[in-house]
Amino acid sequence: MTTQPQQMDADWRVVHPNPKKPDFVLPAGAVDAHCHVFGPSAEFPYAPERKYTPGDQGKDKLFALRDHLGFARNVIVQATCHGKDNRAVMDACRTAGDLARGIASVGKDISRDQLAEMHEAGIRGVRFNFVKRLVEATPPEVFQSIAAKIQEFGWSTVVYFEAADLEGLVPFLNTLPGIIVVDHMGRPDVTKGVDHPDFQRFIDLMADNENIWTKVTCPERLTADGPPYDDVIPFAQAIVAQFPDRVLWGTDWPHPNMKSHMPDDGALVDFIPKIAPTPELQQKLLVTNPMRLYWAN
Ligand code: 0GY
Repeated sequence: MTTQPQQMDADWRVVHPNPKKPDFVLPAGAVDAHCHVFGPSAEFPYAPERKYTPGDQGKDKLFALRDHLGFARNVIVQATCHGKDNRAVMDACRTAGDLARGIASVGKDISRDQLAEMHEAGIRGVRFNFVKRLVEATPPEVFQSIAAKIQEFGWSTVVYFEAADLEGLVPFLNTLPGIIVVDHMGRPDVTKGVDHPDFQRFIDLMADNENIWTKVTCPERLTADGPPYDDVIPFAQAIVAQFPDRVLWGTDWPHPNMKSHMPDDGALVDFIPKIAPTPELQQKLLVTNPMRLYWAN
């Protein structure tokens, strides 16, 4: 059933209309391990509790971008504008078949049958969101009960928080079973430098807990200087060098809530060799790690 499309926010920035063909040639089988679909809202309406209403960007556009940039696969992460209604992501995963996996957002009452249906569609993880401008707070024990339920499916978790909240979250993160993927390097304040205690706390977390992975993503979000995002390089480079087997990369297309500018997705791909300078590191970041995490079962 289709309804009327929902009107996007007046200040919403839409995706780059014609991203460049990257100069960096992605390795065969490369995975865009962090991207979203928005609607289309006439078919998959945005959730009543959403904090923003984006412009529609459905699966067809995502798959066209995948092919244009040279990726083979996507990991599609449930965006908060869809709340806990995962139909748009599941539909995109079903369409892509083996070429996509999904990360869902679920509530405490999720049943085993619902999880099994999601698994069949291609979902391989759940996202726990602590970013206050995006979601209402969820008690940690709710996330812990969900984490326990997904273990039998072999799923992992994705956790999104701001750097300032990490200190308080470390005990919680250390209670979670299975692999935990932290979005966007825990969102460091790059103006503070890699040696700042906040970023060192994140490095220590990864060093102390081998279940913690991270996405070395979103230079366009983390930058203070703007394109070409050189101020973000030392952060991502340090993590890739120290934890080459626990890093993922993704475009973050269609780039929700970007206020300063909309990145050129082709230029984002050209950022990869700056943070993963050797073919060996690129292979792990783009192929080996995401395939091991999301395509093993
Ligand atoms: C991202 C970042 C953001 C938004 C979401 O689900 C979302 O709404 O993830 C953000 O606004 O920082 O990873 O896409």
